[in-house]
Amino acid sequence: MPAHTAKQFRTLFISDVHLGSKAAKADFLIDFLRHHEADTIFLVGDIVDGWRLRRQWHWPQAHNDVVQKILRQARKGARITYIAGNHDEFLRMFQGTHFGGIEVTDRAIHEAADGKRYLVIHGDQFDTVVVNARWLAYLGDRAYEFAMFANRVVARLRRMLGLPYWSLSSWAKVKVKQAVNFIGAFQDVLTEEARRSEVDGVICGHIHHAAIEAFGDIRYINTGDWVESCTAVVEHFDGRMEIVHWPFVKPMSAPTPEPLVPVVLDARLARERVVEAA
Ligand SMILES: [Mn+2]
Repeated sequence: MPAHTAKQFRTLFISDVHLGSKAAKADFLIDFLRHHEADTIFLVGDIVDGWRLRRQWHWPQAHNDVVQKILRQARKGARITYIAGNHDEFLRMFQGTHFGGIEVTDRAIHEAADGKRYLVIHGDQFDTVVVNARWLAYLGDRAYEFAMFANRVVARLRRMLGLPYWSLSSWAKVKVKQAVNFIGAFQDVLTEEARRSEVDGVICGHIHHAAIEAFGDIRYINTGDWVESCTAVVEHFDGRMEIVHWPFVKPMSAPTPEPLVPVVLDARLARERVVEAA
């Protein structure tokens, strides 16, 4: 067994794993959990893809392993809160109940080490405006290039048929713009909800787009996903929030020795300062 070198954090925020669907990047998440432990873990929705489970069962060993890894941290004393998402909304029936030490709820308030208070919510409750444009958020350059090519083909075809010119590419451009607007609209509406809840920020998932941003006095934090981007958010012991991108399976590293010298120097400096002040 390799030495235990998981990094300790105050809080982990994980969402949109979609266990039960083929798209779930379970191996990367298992490895992330192997390297990151915390006092508190928030599962910010869509951890299990209930919709897919009903259509087609896809539950390989790796998906079990993710659940086991999370339960293991619970046994070791981590406080775990499972916020329901739209894909695991069956959990919304069980609000306020506990499963093996895991608390199930629809929304929670998290107080960070720096005193900042965050609304933790999946976020699907607020995306009605933009649901239909959602897939476009993933339209990349290649899709755009293809659209440009298709545009030429369509234009030639329409000319042959004597139809007026219609630009597919400008249509695509408008759609991509809508997708960007979609992310913006989602951020606006969640930031507004945080303001209404009288907290300092919101921590959500749902749109598979990790972010730490400030909108005026409100912080907007999105945990990303484990379907495409393999991202989570960690809270350090000083309350600092950080996005961790973990798209790989890493070997466990050797334990790093404690930095003795700088600590000693700091203590001496501190003592000198006290002497000066006295
Ligand atoms: Mn969702």
